Amino acid sequence: MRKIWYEDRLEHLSSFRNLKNHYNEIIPEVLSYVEANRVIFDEWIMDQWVEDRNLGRVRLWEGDWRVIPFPINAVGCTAIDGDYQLSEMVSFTKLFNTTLEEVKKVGPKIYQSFIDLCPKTAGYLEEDILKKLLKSATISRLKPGTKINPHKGDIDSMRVHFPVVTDPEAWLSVRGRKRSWEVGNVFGFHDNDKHWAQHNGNHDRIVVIFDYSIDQLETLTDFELEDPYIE
Ligand SMILES: O=C(O)CCC(=O)C(=O)O
Ligand SMILES: [Fe+2]
Repeated sequence: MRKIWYEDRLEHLSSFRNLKNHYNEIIPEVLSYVEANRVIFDEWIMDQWVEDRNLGRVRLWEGDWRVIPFPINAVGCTAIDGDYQLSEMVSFTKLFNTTLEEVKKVGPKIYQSFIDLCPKTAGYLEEDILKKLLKSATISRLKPGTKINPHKGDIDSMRVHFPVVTDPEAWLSVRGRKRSWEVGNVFGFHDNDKHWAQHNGNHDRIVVIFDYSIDQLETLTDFELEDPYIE
């Protein structure tokens, strides 16, 4: 059976260990960032329909799923107002059906609010961001009744979920293996493995999603994606 969950192969990363060991300091910072950017959370709606190579236009999600950037690329930069990477933000215009004007307006604001509100988090992630192991992060909110349909993501992403607000009735399935989010229980999976999610509970579920480069993990560390044996 192919490997599904990867946290045992991420323990050597300082950022991963810090997320696990210091979640009680990180969660309040994430929540204050979410609160400061509530307007974007409410206004930016990701396209429900995506283009599938085989199936054509398919519905990715149903219900209320919101995602906002968590601009960890601010780490290690000399923070001056408006100094953020527009290139990264540009991809959001497509994803969120928003305009470049809008992104230019909110980009510096979210960037600055990350710097102001998440200093400990930034410190805990810094080493692996500077090594370009940790590429990007987003915050994802699922409301009760929401479904994310089966899909495959980026081939070069080891996706790490950091639970912030949990509900026992919300679950993620990766290739048929289901798990629920629990505070302090940080986990990883290959974004390119087929996965889906459902929220049958009664209050919002919030996670931070971190993407590590698999190429870079394999180059700089002894991380391996596949098991060295054949099934
Ligand atoms: O559970 C979520 O918020 C997102 C799940 C997902 O599709 C992902 O992390 O790629
Ligand atoms: Fe996904």
